[in-house]
Amino acid sequence: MPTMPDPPRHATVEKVYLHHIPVSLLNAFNTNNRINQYLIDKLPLAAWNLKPAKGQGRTVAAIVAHMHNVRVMWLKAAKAKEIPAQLDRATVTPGQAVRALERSRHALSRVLSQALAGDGHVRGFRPDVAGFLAYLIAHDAHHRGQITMLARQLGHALPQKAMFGMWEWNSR
Ligand code: NI
Repeated sequence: MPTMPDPPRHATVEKVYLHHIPVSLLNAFNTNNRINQYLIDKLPLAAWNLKPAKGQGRTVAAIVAHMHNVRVMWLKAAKAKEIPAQLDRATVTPGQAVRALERSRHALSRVLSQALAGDGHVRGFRPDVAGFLAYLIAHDAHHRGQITMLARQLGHALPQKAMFGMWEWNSR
């Protein structure tokens, strides 16, 4: 049976990364959400409600609403204590979206924390808490890419600095 290697003999408990993993995972989830907020903050306002070229597909506002609403769906599936209201894709403002994403981040952090401190299971999500966290970050990142591409197509591209800034996890 595979086992964890023993930590080096000189390592103290504080220095063994294994003990920090739950907090580190929550920190990574928080950074991911700050990048969503950074994107919304740097996005030219003119791009927020513009219809895509052929009149088909979601607006930027609708994509951001979807990002939050999917989190709410998972919170319901997980029977979380805290379930924020959904966003209306047709009327949501950037400020409302940032605040809603913060509420769904907070509620999901509680679900993640409980699973990390318990048996690793998240109700409604078969793999485990690490898989759930990876799923949540991948979903946000997918739609961040979609938003930056749509903004460019609409003629309101994000500044180059912000395109790079979204990958500066050292400073986000
Ligand atoms: Ni999606």
